[in-house]
Amino acid sequence: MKLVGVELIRVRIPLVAPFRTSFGTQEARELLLLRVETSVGEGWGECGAIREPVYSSEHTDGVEQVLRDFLVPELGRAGEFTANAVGPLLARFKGHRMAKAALEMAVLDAELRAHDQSFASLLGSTRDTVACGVSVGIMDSVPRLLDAVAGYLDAGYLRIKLKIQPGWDVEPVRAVRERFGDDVLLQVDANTAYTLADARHLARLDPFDLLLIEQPLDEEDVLGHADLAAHLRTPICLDESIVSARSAADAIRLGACRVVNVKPGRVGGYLEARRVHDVCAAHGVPVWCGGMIETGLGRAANVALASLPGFTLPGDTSASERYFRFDVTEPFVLEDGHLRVPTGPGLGVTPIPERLAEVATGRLWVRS
Ligand code: OSB
Ligand code: MG
Repeated sequence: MKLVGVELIRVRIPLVAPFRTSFGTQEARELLLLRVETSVGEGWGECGAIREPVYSSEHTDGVEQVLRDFLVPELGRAGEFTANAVGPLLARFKGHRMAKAALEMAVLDAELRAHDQSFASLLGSTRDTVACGVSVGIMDSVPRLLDAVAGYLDAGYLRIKLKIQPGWDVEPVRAVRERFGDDVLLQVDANTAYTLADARHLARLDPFDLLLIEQPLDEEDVLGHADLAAHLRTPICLDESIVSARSAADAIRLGACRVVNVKPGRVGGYLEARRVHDVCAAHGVPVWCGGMIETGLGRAANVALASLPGFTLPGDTSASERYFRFDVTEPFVLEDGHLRVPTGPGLGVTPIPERLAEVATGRLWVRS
């Protein structure tokens, strides 16, 4: 195909409730959607970056700039290309994985629509539905947290992930275990809020039989995670530290993680995400699909990815209504704790124009 141009659509969708993590509180999701026009048709992409560079170094304004000034022009200059070639064509630009992932996703969608093939089929899906967990933010009080968890369990979520930080860790975990019992699949996510000096404190989570503790230490502290593992019974899972299949292989070899959170944006796209899956599967390391509070577009692709065989743990692939009153696509709805994998061509979903118009705050057409 050839790239004709890309529409960068800024979107702001209010969240049903503020979402608090160790890196900050989000009241609304402000993100970038991409609509590519190619010689074989249109495709949609979504960028996982959030407004401030506090989860990773990327952020919405920066993504917009790098797409506009570097990535889109580069693909335009490439002439004829395929979705498989997008990664290599953009490789001379360092980093900016979420920006690259969004562009590759949109190009993949266009290509797959033209070939009448689904994301799930391309990636190697082996399931029609995926098991879903939910990520529960830091709350003002333990009773509030218990109410929220009760609601999610009633809704059918199969796994609970509690966001933690120093001062909000052992007590909320203990409270959830006491109230809901030992059978609930429970895990925690620190988003880098601890240091190795907290090893003894984090070992106090061991008695609660957690599935995993996600990213306790700094993104760059892979060796620190390996050292920490010697102090913990709870398996360590890496999120922020895993930026490619190579870094996943390194972390596994170092003994820094026993589980991996796969987020397509963080690793530069769905094709690299599949390679992360493959590397982990080859080492017997279970993976699960993380999330960046996606709209229905990113959610559709995430659900397709989560239907690969190595995704043996429930993902942060929640229903649309967990975050949004109105999604930009038809909403993803929880059925018995699962979401259905889209089967239509490409992503299998498209934005509803009126919905998109309601949440769009700016549009920029970038000719290639
Ligand atoms: O660390 O997994 C994370 C949301 C934004 C940024 C980082 C993270 C998260 C979540 C929620 O935990 C994931 C989701 O439900 O989409
Ligand atoms: Mg995480």
